[in-house]
Amino acid sequence: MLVVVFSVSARNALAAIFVYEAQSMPDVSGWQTVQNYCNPLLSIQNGWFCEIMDVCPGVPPPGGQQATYRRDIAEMAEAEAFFVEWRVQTTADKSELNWGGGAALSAASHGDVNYAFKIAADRAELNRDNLLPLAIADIDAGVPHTYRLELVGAVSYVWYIDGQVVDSGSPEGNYPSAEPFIVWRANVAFLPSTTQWDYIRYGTIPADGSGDFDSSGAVDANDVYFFLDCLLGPDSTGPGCRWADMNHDGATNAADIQQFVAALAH
Ligand SMILES: [Ca+2]
Ligand SMILES: [Ca+2]
Repeated sequence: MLVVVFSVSARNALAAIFVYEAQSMPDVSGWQTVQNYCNPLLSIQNGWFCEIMDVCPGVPPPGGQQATYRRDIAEMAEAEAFFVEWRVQTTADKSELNWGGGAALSAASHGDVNYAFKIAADRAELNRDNLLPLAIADIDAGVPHTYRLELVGAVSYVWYIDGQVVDSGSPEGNYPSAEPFIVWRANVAFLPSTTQWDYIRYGTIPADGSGDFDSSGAVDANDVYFFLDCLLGPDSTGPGCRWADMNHDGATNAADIQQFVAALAH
């Protein structure tokens, strides 16, 4: 009997993108639950992942309810241009930030290059390294905001909120690298809060005006949802929609539809 063993790499193509659109709970959507502490109220509401967080009965603060999720991104390690973008709203008081409370997302690793974001209702912070100054942004409370980190190898990093540059400069080194992973959470230190996540997306930055959101090399059905999100959503002029701006005029709008549909038909 002839036995043929095919050696097939699970990663025979460089994974270009991962998206979590909060249509289902994180632990069934590709995220590993790191910690789910003291039974926070977690649910999916109209495409948002909602976390209603309180202190933990019988446990003196800080150290209230918490839910933390993680995903390894080793398959992204060769990306020349990497982004992570997420849309979130939280009611957390900014006093919570000093105690690890509120919303948080880190593009992390076991190396020296890390990007740790902490978010309260009216303030967001980026800590790249405890030896570097915090980058701080005041934000409007009571509405969701779109956060985006763009990295070009060891050359540049840019942090955007709602399409506006908050901070930028030279990274401490290449990222994703050194067993990279994305980790995110909401938790309470002293004051109850509610945090809602609309999506978390990361991967290769798609080419401007390409219509190819997932950098698959083709404009196809996988890109349509995201094109519509750029067309109809709040970020049509933001950096996360440059790929959908088919006529390169700085916005995704009705003028781009014909070219997108034409690319789709190819
Ligand atoms: Ca595509
Ligand atoms: Ca356009």
